[in-house]
Amino acid sequence: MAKVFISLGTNLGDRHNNMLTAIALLAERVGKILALSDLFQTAPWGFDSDNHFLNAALELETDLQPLELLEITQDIERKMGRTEKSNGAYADRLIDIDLLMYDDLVLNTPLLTLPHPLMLEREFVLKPLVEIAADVVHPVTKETIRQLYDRLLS
Ligand code: PH2
Ligand code: MG
Ligand code: MG
Repeated sequence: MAKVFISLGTNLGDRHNNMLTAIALLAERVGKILALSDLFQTAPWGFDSDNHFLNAALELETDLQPLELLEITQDIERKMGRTEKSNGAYADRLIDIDLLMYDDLVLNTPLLTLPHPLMLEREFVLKPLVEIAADVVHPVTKETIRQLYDRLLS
């Protein structure tokens, strides 16, 4: 079984309900939830929008391989009504499910990069993550999530 950390975000519709639906579908289709952070209200990062986000992080155990997991999380996004962005720019979304870390795996493929390449720059990712993974070591920088979060804030 692998342990996987996932980031969730939503800034459209009934955000609280979107979060709960995504968490329930992940538990059903991916594996047992080992930890779940609080839900954080955050300002849009990297684009302008009037709609603030709810963000959270969770840890699951799974028998799925990384690309199988990606297919399932993308399918959950689609089934929850997320539409494709047309120009690649950030946009408001009903639900975003991002894979952050999969065990100690370092993966660089066109479809999936692990750990998530932008997680170290994003307070909306590290703040929830530090609640559930403070002592987990990032497989590339070899620093703990707590150290990475403290550095981002400093
Ligand atoms: N996701 C993005 C871009 N900007 N900002 C916040 N606050 N929360 C997000 O989840 C988020 C974002 C791209 O996935
Ligand atoms: Mg994202
Ligand atoms: Mg995404």
